[in-house]
Amino acid sequence: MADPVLLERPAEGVWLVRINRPEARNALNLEVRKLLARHLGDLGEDTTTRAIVLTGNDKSFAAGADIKEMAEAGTIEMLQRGIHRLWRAIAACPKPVIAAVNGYALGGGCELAMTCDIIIAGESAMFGQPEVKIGIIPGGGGTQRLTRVAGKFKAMKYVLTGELFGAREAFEMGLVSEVVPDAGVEKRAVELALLIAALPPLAVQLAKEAVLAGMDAPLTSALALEAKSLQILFSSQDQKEGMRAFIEKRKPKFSGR
Ligand code: DAK
Repeated sequence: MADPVLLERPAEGVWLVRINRPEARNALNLEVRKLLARHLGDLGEDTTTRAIVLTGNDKSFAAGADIKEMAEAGTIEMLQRGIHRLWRAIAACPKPVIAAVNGYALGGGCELAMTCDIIIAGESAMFGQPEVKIGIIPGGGGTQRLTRVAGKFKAMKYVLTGELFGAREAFEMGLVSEVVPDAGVEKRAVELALLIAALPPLAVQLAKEAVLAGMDAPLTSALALEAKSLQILFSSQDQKEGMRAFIEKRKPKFSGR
């Protein structure tokens, strides 16, 4: 059996994490979740990794949690599986993570995409939170992240009906960063990852932190966090190098320090 999560290195500083269960439309079983948490944890700590692309295949990014694996589970078993902890480990990755979505991103798959920082979607990609149709509700952040992105009334429509929506609508809602032709999704995601990989990593890391932590905080606290993060960067060599290179009209050489 092929590895259910593959690691590829499309360019220096960029890793691509591929969910690989095509026979199950990339449904997220426990093994896939553990591997995703482990890979994103390891890449998050690796100083040579500058950006990560998370993807599936042309038919499916991920069709949600593996229904066959949880259909007969009880409350205590669901609790003991610790899925929330695995989910948090994925969301905690300090490196920029770009979701490259083709095909279905449903239920836990849509939630997985929403834990990423940038979402590139193919024009025929389909998103949705269809959990209500099988007697549950979203459990990986769908009721919260979709609401924060799309607002109460769009989120309610999709969470309460389980209806799917396409990439264009997802883009209009603000759920997707860019819609591109299906065949160009991975290429575009790697292109963006490369753009980020060439930038000073400390600035990238603090920018990500400021956006995410700020989203959960009152505006005054978020603005204070942003100001402190900016001030911290004035201790970095890359800030000096970036600004001097601009003034001297040359290309900067960033060291990551
Ligand atoms: N789970 C298991 N198997 C799945 C699957 C899934 N989510 N989605 C597809 N498959 C399997 C099908 O059973 C089928 O297997 P075989 O019959 O060949 O053995 C194979 O993949 C191909 O599927 P289809 O024949 O259905 O393929 P189609 O192209 O016709 O349709 C589809 C693709 C993605 C539209 C359809 O398969 C579908 O509707 N899938 C289910 C989508 C869904 O309901 N997703 C939500 C799942 S619930 C939690 C956090 C999060 C969650 C749970 C807990 N905690 C923190 C505790 C998340 C819950 C969910 O995501």
